[in-house]
Amino acid sequence: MIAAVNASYRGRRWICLPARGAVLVNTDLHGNGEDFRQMRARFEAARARDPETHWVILGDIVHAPSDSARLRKPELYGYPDESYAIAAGIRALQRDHPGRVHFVLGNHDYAHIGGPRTRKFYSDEAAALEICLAPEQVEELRALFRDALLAVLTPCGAFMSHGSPNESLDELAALDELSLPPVEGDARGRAILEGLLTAYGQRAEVTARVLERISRGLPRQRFLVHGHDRDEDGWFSYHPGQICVVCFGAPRRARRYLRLDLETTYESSAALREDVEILRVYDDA
Ligand SMILES: [Mn+2]
Repeated sequence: MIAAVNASYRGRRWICLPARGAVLVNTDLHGNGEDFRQMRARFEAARARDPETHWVILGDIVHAPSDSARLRKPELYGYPDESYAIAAGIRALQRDHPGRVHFVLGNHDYAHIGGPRTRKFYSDEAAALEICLAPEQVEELRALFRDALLAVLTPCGAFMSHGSPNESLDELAALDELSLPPVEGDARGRAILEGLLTAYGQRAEVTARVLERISRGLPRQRFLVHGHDRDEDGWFSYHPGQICVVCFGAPRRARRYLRLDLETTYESSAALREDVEILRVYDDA
């Protein structure tokens, strides 16, 4: 059964995109409003050309670097925290482009709705952000995260999630049964979320087994597109079963997103080409 693509997923935690048009994918904005507006402009231009264009945002939209990190590495971290503006911007886009803008939860986002508190730049980044916001802004942020997806499947072979799923994920129905956060004693739910939200990578054979199992009755998922990691080159692929594109933690000129044709099949991430599918966020960089 393929979940309908709708602005509201009605409690579903995963969808499969239709075999029409194209999808843009980026990840880990971490409060960078300039990167968000650039990607939004790319999505809007692409959708004006082809209404069947989708945009998948692979989590960790919140939590910009601290002042000391900005000073230490301005080429990577020298930007103001626009976490709330990005969340509000995504919700506005979901209203303006129904069923076309898909938000997938990251571990930093999860920290705002009961997940483990992240402490990359502050001892409790969710608290540090929420204290700067009005109560209705906190509620808007949490509403986006509560309704988030955990995974997006595509007919072209790319499975998308924030982190790298482990073998606890053996059927997609398990995602729809999950509470966020999992109920007390739901060890399987916790293990699934740990992979999806916080694992940096799995061995090639593990990813291959997970994708094979979750593909049953669906278009075959051939490789994982994920975020949650950094590389100053703007993207990396450790094996053909996986690729990570990077905004946060890469210099401006190196930042990448993917554009995948939903009407074709990519055998693996090795089929993705620089400047065709693996694209620079900024052309002028
Ligand atoms: Mn992350």
